[in-house]
This record gives sequence, structure tokens and C-alpha cells, in this order.
Amino acid sequence: MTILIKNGTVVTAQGSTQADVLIDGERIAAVLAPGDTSLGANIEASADRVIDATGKYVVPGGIDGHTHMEMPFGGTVASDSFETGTRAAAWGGTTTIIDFAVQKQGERVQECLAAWHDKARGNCAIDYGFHQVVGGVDSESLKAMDELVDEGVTTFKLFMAYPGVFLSSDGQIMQAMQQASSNGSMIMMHAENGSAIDVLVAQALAEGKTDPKYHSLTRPWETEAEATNRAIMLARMTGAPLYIVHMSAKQAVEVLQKHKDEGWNVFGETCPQYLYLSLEEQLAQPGFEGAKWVCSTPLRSRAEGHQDELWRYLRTNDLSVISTDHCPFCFKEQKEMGVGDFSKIPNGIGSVEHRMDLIFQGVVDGKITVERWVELCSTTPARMFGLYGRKGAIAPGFDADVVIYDPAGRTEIGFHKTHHMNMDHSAWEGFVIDGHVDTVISRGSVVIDDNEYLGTKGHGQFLKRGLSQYLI
Ligand code: DUC
Ligand code: ZN
Ligand code: ZN
Repeated sequence: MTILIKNGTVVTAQGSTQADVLIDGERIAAVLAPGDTSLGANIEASADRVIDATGKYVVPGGIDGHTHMEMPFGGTVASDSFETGTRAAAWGGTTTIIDFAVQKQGERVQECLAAWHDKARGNCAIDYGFHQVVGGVDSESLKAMDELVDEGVTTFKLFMAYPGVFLSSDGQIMQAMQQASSNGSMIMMHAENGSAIDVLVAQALAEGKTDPKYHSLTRPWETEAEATNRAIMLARMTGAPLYIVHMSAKQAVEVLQKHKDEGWNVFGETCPQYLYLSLEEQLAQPGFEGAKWVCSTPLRSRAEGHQDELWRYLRTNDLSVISTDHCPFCFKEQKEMGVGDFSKIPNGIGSVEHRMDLIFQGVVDGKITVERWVELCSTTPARMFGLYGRKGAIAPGFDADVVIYDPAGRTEIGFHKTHHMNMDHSAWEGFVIDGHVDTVISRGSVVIDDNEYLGTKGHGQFLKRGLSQYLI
């Protein structure tokens, strides 16, 4: 099967240019400037399908480097399966996810990873890889880290939050970082001071402060900035590179920026919810409504100016990746577990379907360029997580993961506009985007075309990842 995408504007992290893109089988065969006849004068006649992309952007498929499909968490399980979650991702122009396999204390890392393979195998609409959460750092799990690197799982997530569940002590973090430093892998960190948060949560509840907004008020920015600084200091001592996930506090990014400027190999990720949503407008809605927006790190105060600062840090590359931390829970029966006690609300927001659109709105609003959109949502995640060469660019030899995006289109987001995630509500209800995902191609197969899903369960393959290109 050959597909010719003609007359579009091909956007990569490096620049935008008028070009035709020829797909042959699962790969991009050629990117042809206007008038380039090196493959013959009329390749259009021999192509199986021709798509006219006049006036549209042709961009590499989105890579969401942070999702939690069907993850057991907070006494329940994230509501998207690999089947529903990857299908929703495809609808939104994301053609690769990297999900988190989870190991808890006392469990064998290899068995946990095998369980995640079982959940995903044969079920995904788009390609997928895994990071490994190491919730119990000990001599066995440290050895397992070396094995996993050989199996294409080259990133390991640790938690400084959730005492008794996932939290690693500073000593455990230090050991895992030393291991990463020796085997070339990368540590990803959930940087919040979980012990301090637990004290604040217990005190708030004792004072009768039970509403969802207290989720954010008991996780003040200091808990994120302190943990960020501690994580980086530990990484500095071990020489390990460090990637801080879901950053939401401007003060935490300021800490990261300082160490980055000193030449340390530290990277920051943020998510759409921290760029658009806030404590005042969402979490503090009356009654229990705010539960829809309980996630960690938490949404922060707009009055404190975090959102604008995060956009600025995206421009300066102190934040270099946008993922979703997609961790959906239904309102009925799942979020409702926390009625009368905000600490029992399962933490998570579902956004895997909307990231490309939401961040494109940042282009429309003049916050970032169209090339930076591609870089933050596809190219840097590919380089960061050892996928570049296959994913993250429109270039010959790369996988034919391509999105045709219409900047003159319009996308109304929300549950009532029928999103495709397995959720009974939307954190993004009412958002309108000045752009539209028209066509999505995953390894040469058209999976979304003109508001129709054409993909298949099981098309998505496991991606054995290499080492990060950002390691030195
Ligand atoms: N934060 C969330 O909001 N959900 C899953 C785990 C996490 O760290
Ligand atoms: Zn986390
Ligand atoms: Zn997460």
C-alpha cells in the first residue's frame, strides 16, 4: 500500500516546508519538495491512495510519554483499557503511548512487566512502549533494571509521594539512580514530598476540610519544589540523568532551570491540565464537582501565575516534553469514593485524546510556534525515550506515523461532544479548539479519516526502546 500526501505543509521540529510525503508500507519513503521528480514525473498515478493536504499541516504522530491504562490505583482501576485508551489516543492524533508498568514492594519487577505486556498485547490501536515503576527498590529490583534495559524498557519511575504505597526513601532513590547511571537508563521522578503532604492532609481532614479543593491546598508548591530540588541533588551525586514528570509549580521549574543552567542533565515534563486548568476555576467548584480535577501534582492557583510561567518555561526549553499523565476515572463510583474525604478521590485526569489539540491551541494563541508544538508533543519525546529514528519526525525511513491537521478546522471537546475515552465526564468539557485532526496514519495504516475510526485492535505493536538521546 502506498499513500501520497500532497500539497501539505510538512512541519518538523526544525521547520515548516511545502512538500509531498510518500508512504510505502509501514514507512515514510520520501519527502518531496515541489517540482522534485527524482522518483518519476507522476508518482500520483501509481500511488494506491492520494490525500490532498492543501492548507493543512502534515506532522509526525503524537507521542504521549506518560499514560496509565487500566492501572490499579487508589482502591480502584483507571477506567481506560489499552483498547479504549489507545483508540481514543488515535482519535486525537497520538500514534504512540508509553505506559507505566507498576511494581510494588515485594513483587518481582519482571513479573509485573509481564503482566503489563499481557494487558496490552493484541489490544492496542497504536504502538506502545513501557516505562517501569519501581515501587520497591531492593537488590532484586536493582538487578532487574539491567535486564529490562535489554528488553527495551529503558526508563524507571520512582515516587517521592504516596508513603506506604509507592514512596522510595532517599537511600532507595540514590541506589536506583546509581543503577541507572551504570546501565545508561533514565530515572523519571514523581517529585512531591509525600510525608509532608500526609501531615497536611490529616490536619485538614481533622478540621473538617473535606472538599476536593483541599487536595491542592494540602499539596502546596513547596512540596513540589522541595522534592524537585532533593531529587536533582541526589541525581547530581550519582551522575544519573533525571526526568521530572508532571511539573505544575512554577517554583519547582525554577529549581530545575537553575540546575539545568549549571549543566546538569535534568529534564522537565508538564501536562495540558497544568497549562489550562486551575484551583480556582475547576478544583474549587461547588459541592463535589471539583473531584473531576483531582490529580497529582495538583492543579494550582491561577492567581499565583503558574500557568503563564509554565508556558514561558516551554518556550525556554526548561520544560521540554508535554505528556498527559492520562489516568482516567469515572465520576460515578470512582471519583465518588472521595465524597466527604478528598484524600479518597482517585487521583487522575483523562486527556490522552486531547493533548495534540489542546497544545495546538497554544500555537493559535501565540504561546508557542507550530514547530515547537511538534517538538514538545512528538520529536523530543521520541529522542528522550529512545524512539528517534523510528518515531518523532517526517523523514525517509521513519515509521509512517503521520497526522494531517487542519488549522482552519474546529474541535469541540467534551463528554457531551462524545469523546472516545472510557469516562462518564470530561475534564475538558466546553473547550473549543481552533484546529482539527483530519487524518491519522499509524505505521502506514489510516486509523482516523474524516471523523471516522478505521483502526483495528491489535494493530499497535510493542516498541522495544533504546537509550535516551539526551544522555551524556
Ligand atoms: N498522579 C495522578 O494524578 N494519577 C496517577 C499517578 C500520579 O502520580
Ligand atoms: Zn506521578
Ligand atoms: Zn503518572
